[in-house]
Amino acid sequence: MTAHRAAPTLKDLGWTPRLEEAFKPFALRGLLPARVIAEHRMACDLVCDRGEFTAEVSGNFRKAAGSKADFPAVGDWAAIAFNPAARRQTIHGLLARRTRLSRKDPGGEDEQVIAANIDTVFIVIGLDGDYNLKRIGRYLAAACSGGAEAVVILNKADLAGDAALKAKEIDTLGFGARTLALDSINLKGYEALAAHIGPARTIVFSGSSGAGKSTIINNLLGRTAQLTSAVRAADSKGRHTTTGRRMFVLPGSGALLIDTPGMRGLELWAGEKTVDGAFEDIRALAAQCRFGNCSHANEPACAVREAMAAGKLDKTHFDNYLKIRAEAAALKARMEIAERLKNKTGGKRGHKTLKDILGKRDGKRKT
Ligand SMILES: Nc1nc2c(ncn2[C@@H]2O[C@H](COP(=O)(O)OP(=O)(O)OP(=O)(O)O)[C@@H](O)[C@H]2O)c(=O)[nH]1
Ligand SMILES: [Mg+2]
Ligand SMILES: [Zn+2]
Repeated sequence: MTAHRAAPTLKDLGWTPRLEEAFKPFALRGLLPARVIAEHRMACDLVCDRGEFTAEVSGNFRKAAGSKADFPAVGDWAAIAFNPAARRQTIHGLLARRTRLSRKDPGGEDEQVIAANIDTVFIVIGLDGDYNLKRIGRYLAAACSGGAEAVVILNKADLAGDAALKAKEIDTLGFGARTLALDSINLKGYEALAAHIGPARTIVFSGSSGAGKSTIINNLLGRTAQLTSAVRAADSKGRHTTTGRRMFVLPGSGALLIDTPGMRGLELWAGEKTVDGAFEDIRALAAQCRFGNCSHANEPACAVREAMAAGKLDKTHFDNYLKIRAEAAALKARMEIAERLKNKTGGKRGHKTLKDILGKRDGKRKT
Protein backbone atom coordinates (compact mmCIF):
# COMPACT_ATOMS: atom_id res chain seq x y z
CA MET A 1 0.00 0.00 0.00
CA THR A 2 1.26 3.51 -0.72
CA ALA A 3 0.64 6.72 1.13
CA HIS A 4 -2.58 7.56 -0.71
CA ARG A 5 -3.90 10.16 1.67
CA ALA A 6 -2.49 12.57 4.22
CA ALA A 7 -1.32 10.31 7.00
CA PRO A 8 -1.20 11.49 10.60
CA THR A 9 2.20 12.39 12.02
CA LEU A 10 3.96 10.24 14.61
CA LYS A 11 3.09 12.84 17.23
CA ASP A 12 -0.59 12.59 16.27
CA LEU A 13 -0.26 8.87 16.91
CA GLY A 14 1.16 9.36 20.39
CA TRP A 15 4.92 9.54 19.86
CA THR A 16 6.64 11.06 22.93
CA PRO A 17 10.19 11.97 24.01
CA ARG A 18 10.06 8.94 26.29
CA LEU A 19 9.34 6.63 23.37
CA GLU A 20 12.04 8.38 21.39
CA GLU A 21 14.49 7.55 24.19
CA ALA A 22 13.41 3.90 24.29
CA PHE A 23 13.74 3.75 20.51
CA LYS A 24 17.41 4.85 20.48
CA PRO A 25 18.91 1.37 20.02
CA PHE A 26 16.70 0.91 16.94
CA ALA A 27 17.49 4.40 15.63
CA LEU A 28 21.20 3.58 15.85
CA ARG A 29 20.52 0.71 13.45
CA GLY A 30 18.92 3.15 11.02
CA LEU A 31 15.37 1.91 11.75
CA LEU A 32 12.34 4.22 11.77
CA PRO A 33 9.53 4.23 14.34
CA ALA A 34 6.01 3.41 13.13
CA ARG A 35 2.70 2.74 14.85
CA VAL A 36 0.71 -0.33 13.89
CA ILE A 37 -2.82 0.77 12.90
CA ALA A 38 -4.32 -2.45 11.50
CA GLU A 39 -3.67 -6.16 11.60
CA HIS A 40 -4.07 -8.68 8.80
CA ARG A 41 -3.37 -12.37 8.65
CA MET A 42 0.32 -12.18 7.72
CA ALA A 43 0.88 -8.42 7.63
CA CYS A 44 -0.13 -5.18 9.24
CA ASP A 45 -0.66 -1.56 8.27
CA LEU A 46 1.45 1.02 9.97
CA VAL A 47 2.16 4.73 9.88
CA CYS A 48 5.64 6.24 9.99
CA ASP A 49 6.74 9.79 9.14
CA ARG A 50 6.85 8.82 5.45
CA GLY A 51 3.19 7.79 5.33
CA GLU A 52 1.01 4.72 5.68
CA PHE A 53 2.35 1.33 4.56
CA THR A 54 1.81 -2.38 4.77
CA ALA A 55 4.52 -4.28 6.63
CA GLU A 56 5.53 -7.73 7.78
CA VAL A 57 8.03 -8.99 10.33
CA SER A 58 11.58 -9.98 9.35
CA GLY A 59 12.79 -13.57 9.37
CA ASN A 60 14.89 -12.90 12.46
CA PHE A 61 11.93 -11.32 14.25
CA ARG A 62 9.90 -14.44 13.50
CA LYS A 63 12.69 -16.73 14.75
CA ALA A 64 13.13 -14.75 17.97
CA ALA A 65 9.40 -14.63 18.76
CA GLY A 66 8.52 -16.94 21.66
CA SER A 67 4.75 -16.81 21.21
CA LYS A 68 1.95 -15.15 19.26
CA ALA A 69 1.91 -12.32 21.77
CA ASP A 70 5.36 -11.27 20.57
CA PHE A 71 4.05 -10.36 17.11
CA PRO A 72 2.86 -6.85 16.23
CA ALA A 73 -0.60 -5.85 17.46
CA VAL A 74 -2.61 -2.72 16.72
CA GLY A 75 -1.15 0.08 18.82
CA ASP A 76 2.37 -1.32 18.90
CA TRP A 77 5.38 0.86 18.13
CA ALA A 78 7.44 -0.96 15.53
CA ALA A 79 10.98 -0.44 14.26
CA ILE A 80 11.01 -0.67 10.47
CA ALA A 81 13.71 -0.67 7.82
CA PHE A 82 12.17 1.83 5.44
CA ASN A 83 12.49 1.06 1.77
CA PRO A 84 10.39 3.26 -0.52
CA ALA A 85 10.71 0.73 -3.34
CA ALA A 86 9.46 -2.26 -1.34
CA ARG A 87 5.91 -3.56 -1.66
CA ARG A 88 5.98 -4.19 2.07
CA GLN A 89 8.09 -2.62 4.79
CA THR A 90 9.97 -4.88 7.19
CA ILE A 91 9.49 -4.83 10.97
CA HIS A 92 12.65 -5.67 12.91
CA GLY A 93 11.47 -5.05 16.45
CA LEU A 94 8.80 -3.66 18.78
CA LEU A 95 9.07 -1.29 21.72
CA ALA A 96 8.02 -2.80 25.07
CA ARG A 97 4.25 -2.42 25.54
CA ARG A 98 3.11 0.06 28.19
CA THR A 99 -0.32 -1.57 28.47
CA ARG A 100 -2.31 -4.14 26.53
CA LEU A 101 -5.66 -5.81 26.16
CA SER A 102 -5.31 -9.54 25.65
CA ARG A 103 -7.51 -12.56 25.21
CA LYS A 104 -6.86 -16.25 25.16
CA ASP A 105 -6.05 -17.26 21.61
CA PRO A 106 -9.22 -18.99 20.35
CA GLY A 107 -7.02 -21.61 18.71
CA GLY A 108 -5.03 -22.60 21.79
CA GLU A 109 -3.74 -21.62 25.20
CA ASP A 110 -1.59 -18.74 23.97
CA GLU A 111 -2.09 -15.08 24.79
CA GLN A 112 -3.35 -13.00 21.87
CA VAL A 113 -2.83 -9.26 22.12
CA ILE A 114 -5.91 -7.39 20.89
CA ALA A 115 -4.43 -3.93 21.30
CA ALA A 116 -1.22 -2.49 22.71
CA ASN A 117 -0.24 0.80 24.37
CA ILE A 118 -3.83 1.77 25.09
CA ASP A 119 -4.93 4.30 27.68
CA THR A 120 -8.53 3.16 28.00
CA VAL A 121 -10.60 0.07 27.26
CA PHE A 122 -14.21 0.86 26.40
CA ILE A 123 -16.22 -2.23 27.29
CA VAL A 124 -19.30 -1.76 25.10
CA ILE A 125 -22.39 -3.62 26.28
CA GLY A 126 -25.77 -3.50 24.55
CA LEU A 127 -28.68 -2.86 26.92
CA ASP A 128 -30.62 -5.46 24.95
CA GLY A 129 -30.04 -9.20 25.32
CA ASP A 130 -26.28 -8.56 25.34
CA TYR A 131 -26.12 -7.52 29.00
CA ASN A 132 -24.43 -10.17 31.14
CA LEU A 133 -22.80 -9.24 34.47
CA LYS A 134 -20.46 -12.20 34.55
CA ARG A 135 -19.08 -11.37 31.12
CA ILE A 136 -18.62 -7.72 32.12
CA GLY A 137 -16.59 -8.98 35.09
CA ARG A 138 -14.32 -10.91 32.78
CA TYR A 139 -13.84 -7.87 30.55
CA LEU A 140 -13.03 -5.71 33.55
CA ALA A 141 -10.51 -8.21 34.88
CA ALA A 142 -8.81 -8.40 31.50
CA ALA A 143 -8.78 -4.64 31.01
CA CYS A 144 -7.39 -3.93 34.48
CA SER A 145 -4.78 -6.65 34.37
CA GLY A 146 -3.45 -5.24 31.10
CA GLY A 147 -2.73 -1.98 32.90
CA ALA A 148 -5.25 0.27 31.08
CA GLU A 149 -8.17 2.24 32.50
CA ALA A 150 -11.51 0.49 31.95
CA VAL A 151 -14.85 2.20 31.24
CA VAL A 152 -18.09 0.27 30.83
CA ILE A 153 -20.36 1.73 28.15
CA LEU A 154 -23.97 0.68 28.41
CA ASN A 155 -25.10 1.31 24.84
CA LYS A 156 -28.63 1.24 23.40
CA ALA A 157 -30.00 3.20 26.37
CA ASP A 158 -33.00 3.96 24.12
CA LEU A 159 -34.05 0.31 24.49
CA ALA A 160 -33.92 0.09 28.29
CA GLY A 161 -34.59 2.44 31.14
CA ASP A 162 -32.49 0.67 33.75
CA ALA A 163 -28.97 1.86 32.93
CA ALA A 164 -28.53 3.40 36.40
CA LEU A 165 -29.52 0.14 38.07
CA LYS A 166 -27.17 -1.82 35.85
CA ALA A 167 -24.37 0.61 36.68
CA LYS A 168 -24.90 -0.13 40.38
CA GLU A 169 -24.81 -3.83 39.67
CA ILE A 170 -21.51 -3.40 37.81
CA ASP A 171 -20.13 -1.49 40.82
CA THR A 172 -20.63 -4.64 42.92
CA LEU A 173 -17.94 -6.31 40.82
CA GLY A 174 -15.50 -4.11 42.70
CA PHE A 175 -13.26 -2.82 39.92
CA GLY A 176 -14.03 0.84 40.53
CA ALA A 177 -14.59 1.33 36.80
CA ARG A 178 -16.75 4.17 35.51
CA THR A 179 -20.02 3.20 33.81
CA LEU A 180 -21.63 5.43 31.18
CA ALA A 181 -24.90 5.11 29.29
CA LEU A 182 -25.20 5.98 25.58
CA ASP A 183 -28.07 6.08 23.17
CA SER A 184 -26.24 5.87 19.87
CA ILE A 185 -29.32 6.28 17.72
CA ASN A 186 -30.29 9.65 19.20
CA LEU A 187 -26.69 10.54 20.16
CA LYS A 188 -27.41 10.90 23.85
CA GLY A 189 -24.78 10.66 26.58
CA TYR A 190 -21.83 11.34 24.30
CA GLU A 191 -20.62 14.39 26.25
CA ALA A 192 -19.55 12.02 29.07
CA LEU A 193 -17.02 10.40 26.70
CA ALA A 194 -15.05 13.65 26.55
CA ALA A 195 -13.27 12.86 29.83
CA HIS A 196 -11.61 9.86 28.21
CA ILE A 197 -11.03 11.19 24.72
CA GLY A 198 -8.06 13.51 24.31
CA PRO A 199 -5.11 14.17 22.00
CA ALA A 200 -3.17 10.99 21.24
CA ARG A 201 -5.07 9.02 23.86
CA THR A 202 -5.55 5.48 22.60
CA ILE A 203 -8.91 3.82 23.24
CA VAL A 204 -9.84 0.27 22.30
CA PHE A 205 -13.51 -0.65 21.86
CA SER A 206 -14.26 -4.17 23.05
CA GLY A 207 -17.47 -6.10 23.53
CA SER A 208 -19.60 -8.68 21.78
CA SER A 209 -20.80 -8.50 18.21
CA GLY A 210 -23.77 -6.17 17.80
CA ALA A 211 -23.11 -4.16 20.97
CA GLY A 212 -22.59 -1.05 18.84
CA LYS A 213 -18.81 -0.52 18.84
CA SER A 214 -18.60 0.54 15.19
CA THR A 215 -21.75 2.66 15.51
CA ILE A 216 -20.17 4.64 18.35
CA ILE A 217 -16.92 5.05 16.41
CA ASN A 218 -18.83 6.27 13.32
CA ASN A 219 -20.78 8.70 15.50
CA LEU A 220 -17.58 10.08 16.99
CA LEU A 221 -15.83 10.32 13.61
CA GLY A 222 -18.90 11.88 12.03
CA ARG A 223 -18.67 9.56 9.03
CA THR A 224 -19.34 5.94 8.16
CA ALA A 225 -15.79 4.65 8.58
CA GLN A 226 -16.98 1.21 9.61
CA LEU A 227 -19.88 -0.91 8.42
CA THR A 228 -22.57 -1.79 10.95
CA SER A 229 -25.48 -4.21 10.77
CA ALA A 230 -28.61 -5.03 12.69
CA VAL A 231 -28.58 -7.68 15.43
CA ARG A 232 -30.79 -10.78 15.35
CA ALA A 233 -34.13 -9.81 16.85
CA ALA A 234 -34.55 -13.11 18.72
CA ASP A 235 -31.43 -12.92 20.88
CA SER A 236 -29.71 -9.57 20.16
CA LYS A 237 -26.73 -11.41 18.70
CA GLY A 238 -24.63 -9.48 16.19
CA ARG A 239 -23.52 -10.64 12.76
CA HIS A 240 -19.77 -10.17 13.17
CA THR A 241 -19.77 -7.19 10.85
CA THR A 242 -16.34 -5.90 11.84
CA THR A 243 -13.74 -8.50 10.92
CA GLY A 244 -10.42 -6.84 11.74
CA ARG A 245 -8.83 -4.54 14.27
CA ARG A 246 -8.16 -0.99 13.06
CA MET A 247 -7.21 2.37 14.53
CA PHE A 248 -8.83 5.68 13.53
CA VAL A 249 -7.70 9.21 14.33
CA LEU A 250 -10.55 11.28 15.71
CA PRO A 251 -10.49 14.72 14.06
CA GLY A 252 -10.63 17.54 16.56
CA SER A 253 -9.69 15.80 19.78
CA GLY A 254 -6.97 13.72 18.12
CA ALA A 255 -7.85 10.58 20.09
CA LEU A 256 -6.99 7.21 18.58
CA LEU A 257 -9.94 4.84 18.42
CA ILE A 258 -9.44 1.14 17.83
CA ASP A 259 -12.42 -0.83 16.52
CA THR A 260 -12.36 -4.59 17.11
CA PRO A 261 -14.54 -7.49 15.93
CA GLY A 262 -17.04 -8.72 18.51
CA MET A 263 -15.70 -11.73 20.35
CA ARG A 264 -17.35 -15.12 20.27
CA GLY A 265 -17.01 -17.34 23.33
CA LEU A 266 -15.15 -14.61 25.09
CA GLU A 267 -12.10 -15.74 26.98
CA LEU A 268 -10.14 -12.70 27.87
CA TRP A 269 -6.71 -13.04 29.28
CA ALA A 270 -6.62 -12.00 32.90
CA GLY A 271 -4.10 -14.42 34.27
CA GLU A 272 -1.21 -13.63 36.56
CA LYS A 273 0.95 -13.59 33.48
CA THR A 274 -0.60 -10.37 32.18
CA VAL A 275 -0.67 -8.81 35.62
CA ASP A 276 3.07 -9.33 35.61
CA GLY A 277 3.29 -8.32 31.95
CA ALA A 278 1.85 -4.92 32.75
CA PHE A 279 4.20 -4.63 35.71
CA GLU A 280 7.38 -5.97 34.20
CA ASP A 281 9.53 -3.75 36.45
CA ILE A 282 7.99 -5.19 39.63
CA ARG A 283 8.30 -8.74 38.34
CA ALA A 284 12.00 -8.19 37.68
CA LEU A 285 12.51 -6.82 41.22
CA ALA A 286 10.48 -9.64 42.79
CA ALA A 287 12.89 -12.13 41.23
CA GLN A 288 15.56 -10.67 43.54
CA CYS A 289 13.53 -11.01 46.77
CA ARG A 290 14.98 -13.55 49.20
CA PHE A 291 11.78 -15.62 49.24
CA GLY A 292 10.37 -16.93 46.00
CA ASN A 293 6.81 -16.37 47.24
CA CYS A 294 7.55 -12.95 48.76
CA SER A 295 4.38 -10.87 49.17
CA HIS A 296 6.51 -7.70 49.49
CA ALA A 297 4.62 -6.86 52.69
CA ASN A 298 7.11 -7.46 55.53
CA GLU A 299 9.46 -10.26 54.52
CA PRO A 300 13.17 -9.59 55.06
CA ALA A 301 15.41 -8.86 52.07
CA CYS A 302 12.51 -7.79 49.87
CA ALA A 303 13.93 -6.19 46.72
CA VAL A 304 10.59 -4.54 45.89
CA ARG A 305 10.36 -2.69 49.24
CA GLU A 306 14.01 -1.79 49.02
CA ALA A 307 13.51 -0.27 45.56
CA MET A 308 10.58 1.74 46.87
CA ALA A 309 12.59 2.98 49.86
CA ALA A 310 15.39 4.01 47.50
CA GLY A 311 12.91 5.93 45.34
CA LYS A 312 13.47 3.58 42.40
CA LEU A 313 9.92 2.26 42.35
CA ASP A 314 6.84 4.45 42.41
CA LYS A 315 4.55 3.65 45.33
CA THR A 316 1.35 4.35 43.37
CA HIS A 317 2.51 1.98 40.65
CA PHE A 318 3.16 -0.71 43.26
CA ASP A 319 -0.23 -0.07 44.93
CA ASN A 320 -1.92 -0.49 41.53
CA TYR A 321 -0.11 -3.76 41.11
CA LEU A 322 -1.37 -5.02 44.49
CA LYS A 323 -4.90 -3.80 43.79
CA ILE A 324 -5.11 -5.51 40.43
CA ARG A 325 -3.67 -8.76 41.78
CA ALA A 326 -6.28 -8.73 44.55
CA GLU A 327 -9.07 -7.94 42.11
CA ALA A 328 -8.05 -10.72 39.76
CA ALA A 329 -7.94 -13.20 42.65
CA ALA A 330 -11.31 -12.06 44.07
CA LEU A 331 -12.94 -12.20 40.67
CA LYS A 332 -11.63 -15.69 40.08
CA ALA A 333 -13.12 -16.82 43.39
CA ARG A 334 -16.47 -15.23 42.57
CA MET A 335 -16.53 -16.81 39.13
CA GLU A 336 -15.85 -20.20 40.65
CA ILE A 337 -18.75 -19.82 43.07
CA ALA A 338 -21.05 -18.74 40.24
CA GLU A 339 -19.92 -21.70 38.18
CA ARG A 340 -20.52 -24.16 41.04
CA LEU A 341 -24.01 -22.79 41.69
CA LYS A 342 -24.82 -23.04 38.01
CA ASN A 343 -23.75 -26.67 37.93
CA LYS A 344 -25.84 -27.48 41.02
CA THR A 345 -28.99 -26.17 39.39
CA GLY A 346 -28.33 -27.69 36.01
CA GLY A 347 -27.41 -24.34 34.51
CA LYS A 348 -31.06 -23.26 34.30
CA ARG A 349 -30.84 -20.13 36.36
CA GLY A 350 -29.26 -18.04 33.64
CA HIS A 351 -31.25 -14.91 34.51
CA LYS A 352 -29.92 -14.71 38.05
CA THR A 353 -27.14 -12.22 38.45
CA LEU A 354 -23.80 -12.61 40.07
CA LYS A 355 -24.98 -10.10 42.64
CA ASP A 356 -27.75 -12.47 43.74
CA ILE A 357 -25.20 -15.19 44.19
CA LEU A 358 -22.76 -12.97 46.02
CA GLY A 359 -25.49 -11.61 48.27
CA LYS A 360 -26.37 -15.15 49.39
CA ARG A 361 -22.79 -16.09 49.97
CA ASP A 362 -22.06 -12.96 52.00
CA GLY A 363 -25.20 -13.59 54.06
CA LYS A 364 -24.08 -17.10 54.85
CA ARG A 365 -20.67 -15.96 55.96
CA LYS A 366 -22.04 -13.52 58.51
CA THR A 367 -24.16 -16.10 60.37
N1 LIG B 1 -31.47 0.83 19.39
C1 LIG B 1 -30.18 1.03 19.29
N2 LIG B 1 -29.47 0.37 18.35
C2 LIG B 1 -28.14 0.59 18.27
C3 LIG B 1 -27.47 1.48 19.14
N3 LIG B 1 -26.16 1.47 18.83
C4 LIG B 1 -26.02 0.61 17.79
N4 LIG B 1 -27.21 0.08 17.45
C5 LIG B 1 -27.47 -0.89 16.38
O1 LIG B 1 -26.90 -2.14 16.72
C6 LIG B 1 -26.50 -2.82 15.53
C7 LIG B 1 -25.08 -3.33 15.69
O2 LIG B 1 -24.20 -2.24 15.75
P1 LIG B 1 -22.67 -2.34 15.30
O3 LIG B 1 -22.08 -0.99 15.51
O4 LIG B 1 -22.56 -2.96 13.96
O5 LIG B 1 -22.11 -3.36 16.40
P2 LIG B 1 -20.60 -3.84 16.61
O6 LIG B 1 -20.39 -3.88 18.09
O7 LIG B 1 -19.66 -3.02 15.83
O8 LIG B 1 -20.65 -5.34 16.06
P3 LIG B 1 -19.49 -6.24 15.37
O9 LIG B 1 -18.78 -5.39 14.37
O10 LIG B 1 -20.24 -7.36 14.76
O11 LIG B 1 -18.60 -6.68 16.49
C8 LIG B 1 -26.68 -1.83 14.38
O12 LIG B 1 -27.89 -2.14 13.71
C9 LIG B 1 -26.79 -0.49 15.09
O13 LIG B 1 -27.58 0.44 14.37
C10 LIG B 1 -28.24 2.17 20.13
O14 LIG B 1 -27.76 2.96 20.95
N5 LIG B 1 -29.58 1.90 20.15
MG1 LIG C 1 -18.33 -3.49 14.38
ZN1 LIG D 1 9.53 -8.98 48.05
